[in-house]
Amino acid sequence: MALLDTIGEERAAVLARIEAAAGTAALEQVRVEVLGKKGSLTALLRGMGQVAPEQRGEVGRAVNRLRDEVEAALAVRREALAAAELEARISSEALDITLPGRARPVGTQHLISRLTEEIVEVFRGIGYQVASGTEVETGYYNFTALNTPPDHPSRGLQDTFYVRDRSGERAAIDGESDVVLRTQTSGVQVHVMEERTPPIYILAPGRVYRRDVADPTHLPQFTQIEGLVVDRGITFGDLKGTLEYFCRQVFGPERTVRFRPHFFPFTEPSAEMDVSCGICGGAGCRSCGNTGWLEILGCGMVDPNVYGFVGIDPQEYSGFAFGLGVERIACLKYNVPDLRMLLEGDMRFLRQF
Ligand code: 2NM
Repeated sequence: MALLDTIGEERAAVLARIEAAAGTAALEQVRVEVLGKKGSLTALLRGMGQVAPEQRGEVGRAVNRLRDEVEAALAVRREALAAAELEARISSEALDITLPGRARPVGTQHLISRLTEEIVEVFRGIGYQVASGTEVETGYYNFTALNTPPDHPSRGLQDTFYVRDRSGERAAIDGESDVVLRTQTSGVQVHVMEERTPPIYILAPGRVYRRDVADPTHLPQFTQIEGLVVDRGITFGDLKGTLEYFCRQVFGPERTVRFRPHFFPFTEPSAEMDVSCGICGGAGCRSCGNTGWLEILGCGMVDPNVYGFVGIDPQEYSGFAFGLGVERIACLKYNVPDLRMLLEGDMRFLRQF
């Protein structure tokens, strides 16, 4: 029978195409061309109307069997192709776990923090305690109690940052409208002298603020360390011995110091201390401006007027105080030409220390 032959040929052709399909997309194309609306097998089924009634049963069963067979073959082939495609995707998208990871740069302690700790440790070793306070301070503690009266030029808007509240008015603490970013840590020492009775041996490290434009030798914000000793029988000799010891601990035992008279409102007498130049050994060179000396701190005997503000009897006690800028000391110790380099956060620079 011609029709059954046609069905047999169709069967062979369709099964061959299914086997030959190279991927799931190509297989879907075959399915549409065979079983779709305009598919070849669909056409055969539609043609049943023209089949002679006595042959219809046999032909119909043959076509239906073929459709079932084709559907089963499609399913088997689809599964095989899908598995192969998944396998290919898995291997092409595989993670290479042997690739090195992205390194996160690890920071270190900043030179200024380290040097601050180093200096603090020198003084701790000779019995000093660390005291701290707030960076926002009243004019009384920052200036007045330090023998610096309200009309003193350093209290002007040119030199000091005044704190204002949100409405732009001068902020106030304890009813005092003179609120500043501390220009020195001396206020901490005033608080301590108010609260304790001597002997006092303290160090006040911390950040201070001055209304300066940053340049190679000035920063509007820097780290200060101030020291204060108040005890019975303290003399200028104690000041000199202590600060020379400190200097040799930080810069090296071969260094010498000298004291030059100076003026501070809170000490009398006052002095500036220089350390011999580490590059020329005191002979004079470019880095010490041909003087052989580098200025490293200010110091003096605490002025009796300061004792008057904090209630310490100057007949019974005497003491000395000093103040230094850690950034300045760092530049001198490591020959850094510009204070601003310490604030830039350039790791190529900072990693050298
Ligand atoms: C300096 C220089 C000289 C100083 C004085 C005081 C206090 F509180 F005792 F009066 N504290 N710090 C002082 C003295 C600070 O800095 C250059």
